[in-house]
Amino acid sequence: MRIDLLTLFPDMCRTVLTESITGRALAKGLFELEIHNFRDYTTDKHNRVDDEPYGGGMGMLLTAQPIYDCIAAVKKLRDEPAHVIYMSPQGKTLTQKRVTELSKLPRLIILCGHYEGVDERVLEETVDEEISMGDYVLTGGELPSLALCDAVLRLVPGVLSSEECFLSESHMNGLLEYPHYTRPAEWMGRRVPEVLLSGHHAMIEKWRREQSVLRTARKRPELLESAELSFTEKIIAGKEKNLSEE
Ligand code: 4GT
Repeated sequence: MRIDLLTLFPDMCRTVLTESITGRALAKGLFELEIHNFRDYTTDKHNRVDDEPYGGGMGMLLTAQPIYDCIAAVKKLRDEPAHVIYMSPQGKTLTQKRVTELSKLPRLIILCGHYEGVDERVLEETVDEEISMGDYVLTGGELPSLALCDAVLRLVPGVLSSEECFLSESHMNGLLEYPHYTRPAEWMGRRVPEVLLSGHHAMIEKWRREQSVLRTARKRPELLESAELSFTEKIIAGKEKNLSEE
């Protein structure tokens, strides 16, 4: 996987991705990351990358030229075809399913907008997919881009310590995760569920699966529609869902 991130705030992006798990994986060479400032591509004599919107209105827009030239130059850095993503509240909301698909592509170019947005024509000319992080507005596309990078990179082989650790996690199977506990076995009068202390692995697996179904029914019942449940699990979920809707 290679990711090129296009932003006016390269330091902000670098700081985040060179920390912790993604930082370690980057140092190990498990993926390639390059961060580009499209201001470096402006042909404006004052180094400007923004201008007033035609038709009037508040705020400034990013101009087409620096973004187009930056994407064109970045594409040439490698032979593999690149999938160009623009992070925007107008895109489709990101899901774990889409993250999994994107993690299998050889190359992503991710464009972060800023101010009021970007001249529409450069989006039409260059962007393959618009992705949103949810129905709210931010001052820039950097935080959503970083979230996308993080979600994709943790699926790159070797980034997480073992494969199971992401297979069982939230949303990979369409269900929420079961609750987790660590030492001490009793804290503020609350005991860890006894089954987890039993050492009985089959029972623990069964309990965890049941807890996943129960909490999904309780907290995010809409996720159950696309989850694969056994007959018994459907009954458990149905009861719980009815209870939470009462
Ligand atoms: C929200 C999201 C996003 C923004 C989101 C262009 C100028 C967009 C500012 C940018 N806000 N970007 N990707 N919900 N703001 O994903």
